[in-house]
Amino acid sequence: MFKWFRKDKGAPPAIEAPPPPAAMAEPSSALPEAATGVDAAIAAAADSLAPAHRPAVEPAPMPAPTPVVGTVLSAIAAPAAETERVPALFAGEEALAPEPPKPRSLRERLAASARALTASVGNLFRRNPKLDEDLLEELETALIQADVGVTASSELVEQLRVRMKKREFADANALLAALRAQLTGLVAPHARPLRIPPTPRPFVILTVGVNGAGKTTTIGKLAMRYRQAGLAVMLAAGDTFRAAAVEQLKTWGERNQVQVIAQGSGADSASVIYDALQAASARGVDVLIADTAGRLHTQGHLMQELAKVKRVLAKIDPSAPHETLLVIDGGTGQNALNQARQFHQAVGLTGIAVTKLDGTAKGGMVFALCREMKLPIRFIGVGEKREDLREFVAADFVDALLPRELGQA
Ligand SMILES: Nc1nc2c(ncn2[C@@H]2O[C@H](COP(=O)(O)OP(=O)(O)OP(=O)(O)O)[C@@H](O)[C@H]2O)c(=O)[nH]1
Ligand SMILES: [Mg+2]
Repeated sequence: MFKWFRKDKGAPPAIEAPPPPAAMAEPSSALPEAATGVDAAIAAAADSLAPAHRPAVEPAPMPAPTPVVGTVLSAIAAPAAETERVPALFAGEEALAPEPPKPRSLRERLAASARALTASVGNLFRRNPKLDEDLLEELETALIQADVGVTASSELVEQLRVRMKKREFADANALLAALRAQLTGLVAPHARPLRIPPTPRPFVILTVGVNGAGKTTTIGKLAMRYRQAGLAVMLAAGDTFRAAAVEQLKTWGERNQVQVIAQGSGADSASVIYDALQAASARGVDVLIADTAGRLHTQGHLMQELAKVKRVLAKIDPSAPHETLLVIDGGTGQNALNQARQFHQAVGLTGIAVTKLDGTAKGGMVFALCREMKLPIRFIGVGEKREDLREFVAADFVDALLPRELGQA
């Protein structure tokens, strides 16, 4: 169903990288000898580190990145067609991955999520039910149970009710097809992948979200995605609340061979991210992705800290951050809406990534989020590995949760 790889290759990046300033925060990745440009500068910085500062975990051997910036930049600058199913950011993935990931359809990856809606709606339609009020009520219950949300479910079913009364549906299958189309219509305008435009540089992505949502993991996955697109990526360890958070981000940095800017735990998050943006600007980095804490002493503290991070970034680049990405656990259910509202109020979100949709999450909250927040859904996380991040494609998502053949079994 999915085609994830893009084979185009373009001209090498023409980015000049000045030597890193002496006072720069500690980089943590070692890169292959063949690296050039920005990578060479980063490699030099990494080489200058004393062994004691080197990461404990050896990075997996990886070939030099494929120089594809020219082609990919023009490709990613183009607006994504709503129906597009081929993400343009996976150039050369097969060269970087230790072994080629087994292609699995979204429906397979979302198996557990899909079960909730598929099972309840499937049971309804398998009996080839009569088109009546009972069917609509059972359908509404099934949607609510799958976390689609009370308001969204009622609206969806009300639209079906109107059409049913007009005798638009010949049978239950026709009604199911209409529901699928409505669900797709609900999410399609919000399926807008995050593709890095040619300017500004560095493009700054600030990730926010409650603890355990999957921020750091998503950053690791994004780092691989953009690096494989030929972009120079840097990570900022802005979660200074937990000591382990910095190590976790560094491990992702090593895996993807991207530099991580960090200070000791307990440092000021805004100052780490500020330093990182300065370093990224000085080194000609294309994409800076900042991690943040998911929990502080109180929620108020967290929101204040995030607002401060935004303020200090704007001192260097008034347009930064260019993406404020809410990472949200797909299993959060209806509380997802509260989370999204609070973060949006505090920091002004520009996109959402929904994680753990491979797990027991029901997936329906994505519809509720779209309806309520009207923010772009950038990505979905469908596993813990770095290749388990997908661009959100409306038709595929609905197809995975509510297969076309459901009523025909
Ligand atoms: N199955 C699955 N697990 C995921 C996914 N994304 C993240 N995880 C797991 O969720 C757990 C929490 O992820 P983190 O990335 O540490 O979450 P975080 O938001 O950074 O958490 P804090 O740093 O505590 O704020 C980890 O065990 C991840 O491996 C996903 O898409 N699917
Ligand atoms: Mg984290």
